Order: sequence, then C-alpha cells, then structure tokens
Amino acid sequence: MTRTVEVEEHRRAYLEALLARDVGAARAVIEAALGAGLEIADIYLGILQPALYEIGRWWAVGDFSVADEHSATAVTQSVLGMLGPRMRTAPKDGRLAMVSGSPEERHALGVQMVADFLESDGWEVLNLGASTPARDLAGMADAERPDVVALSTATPAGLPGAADAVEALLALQPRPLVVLGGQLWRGPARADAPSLGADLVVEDPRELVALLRERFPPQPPDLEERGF
Ligand code: B12
Repeated sequence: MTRTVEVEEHRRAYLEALLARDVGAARAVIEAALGAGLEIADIYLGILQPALYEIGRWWAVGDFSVADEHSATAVTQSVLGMLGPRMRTAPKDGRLAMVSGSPEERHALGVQMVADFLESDGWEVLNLGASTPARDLAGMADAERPDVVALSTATPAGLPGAADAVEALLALQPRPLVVLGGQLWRGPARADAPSLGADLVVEDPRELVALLRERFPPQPPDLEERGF
C-alpha cells in the first residue's frame, strides 16, 4: 500500500469522526496514523488541513451547519493540542518568531500549525492566535524583537487588516522579516501582495521552515551542551 493511499484512508476516517462529532474517535484515528508511522507533518497537511477544507466545502453549500463546523474545528483544535507537544523541540539557538492571524482574521488553526512547524525546527515562537490588531502586534514585535513575523490571512475581507499589519511592522527599527501566508494569497489577492511590502509570501509551513533556515541558519549546538 502506498503512503498516499494510507494517508487518504486516515483522512476519510478522520472526516467520519468529525461528522460523528466524536472527539474520541478523531483522536483514535490520529493515534492509528501515528502508529502506522505517519509523520506529524503529514498528519497536519495530509489529514487535518484537507479535512477542514472539506468541512468548508460542505458548509459553503449548506450541507453542514455552523454548529457542525464549530464542532469540527474544536475537535481538530484538541487534536492539535495532542500533537503539538510531540512535534516541538526545545528552542535552542535564540531564533524568535511571532505568528499571528492578521487583524480581524478569526481563522486560527493555520496559525497554530505554522507555530508548531516553526517550533519543530527549534524556533522559539510567540503565537498570538487569531486576529491581533496591527498596533498591538507591532507593539509586541517592538518589545520582543522577533527575527520574523508570520501573518496568516484566510479571506479577502482580511486584506486591509493584513496591509495595516505589514505597514506597522515595516515601520519598526529594526524591523523583523515579514512573511504572509494563508488561503487569501492563493487567490487573486496574490497579485496585491508585493505592493504591501512584505518580504515573503509562502503557502506551505514546510517551505517557510526551509526558507527561514536559509535566512536564519540554526546555530550549531554549544560544545558544552555536547559534553566537551
Ligand atoms: C473553521 C472555519 C471558520 C471558523 C474559524 C474558527 C477558528 N477558531 O479557527 C469561523 C466560524 C470563525 C469562520 C469564520 C468565517 N469564515 Co471560515 N472557515 C473555516 C474552515 C471550515 C476551516 C478553517 C481551517 O481551520 N482550515 C484548516 C487550516 C489548517 O488551513 P489554513 O488556514 O489554510 O492553513 C494552512 C495553510 O494555509 C498554511 N498557512 C496559513 N497561514 C499561514 C501563514 C504563513 C506565514 C504560512 C507560511 C502558511 C500559512 O498553513 C496551514 C497548514 O498548511 C474554512 C475552510 C477552509 N478551506 O479552510 C472556512 C473558510 C476559510 N471560511 C470562509 C468564510 C467565508 C468565513 C466567514 C467570512 C463566514 C461569515 N460569513 O462570517 C467568516 C470570516 C471570519 C473572519 N473575520 O475571519 C470561507 C472563505 C472563502 C473565501 N475565500 O472568502 C471558507 C474557505 C469556507 C468556504 N468554503 O466557503 N470560519
């Protein structure tokens, strides 16, 4: 059996658990996927994200109520709570990232996933969750001096908020690297992204981790830590 088929089967089982509003079954599906040797990154991107997108399609055509969508989101939040700690590694070399939904952005699972991917690569992460106002975001970035601020935006209505946040972050001295991501930038808004002045627009959290490794290479472990 190929890995793709295996992921598909787990995804189908996960969706069934969401339809049944059964958090226990959802967790059991994910434990089974882990037991079958799937990487947590593949569970995030091959099971959880597509399942939520499917929920979104059902919701959009009226086959799924807002209550059902809220339940699916809460179940998935709980699964992320279970997987996140297994994905994280202790921050070790002082690389600091802030991750947030752009102003007015209420979609939070993508933010959490991006934070978890960064932590899995040894970043210290300040995760602000959904919808941080531009001024407050910039205020915290000014105080904390992160190397990078990653902003997540899902819907076209989020574009002005994302623009405000980028503007406020770019005005800081020194300023962080500003990265945009999320579903908004897969649509026509992608063409507007350069005019906002952000440094990067990235779709996939794995790609973000790889790009940031080039710009902020992890420091080799301290010799003392290795027992020398
Ligand atoms: C759950 C949900 C909600 C919940 C969110 C609750 C919560 N706590 O998060 C609530 C009810 C609040 C909500 C509200 C709305 N929603 Co909604 N929602 C969804 C749903 C079903 C799932 C979202 C989700 O968690 N997806 C899974 C995550 C993991 O995916 P993701 O966000 O894309 O993140 C991945 C990548 O994009 C990437 N990524 C994300 N951010 C970043 C950032 C960086 C830097 C990088 C590198 C990568 C990256 O990493 C993640 C992993 O790969 C989606 C369906 C969908 N297609 O996503 C609709 C969806 C996004 N919502 C939609 C809509 C229309 C709305 C509302 C406008 C509805 C309304 N009329 O009120 C509001 C807008 C609220 C707002 N101001 O933000 C539409 C958007 C369509 C569009 N293009 O406009 C969708 C697509 C549903 C649909 N099919 O119509 N929603």
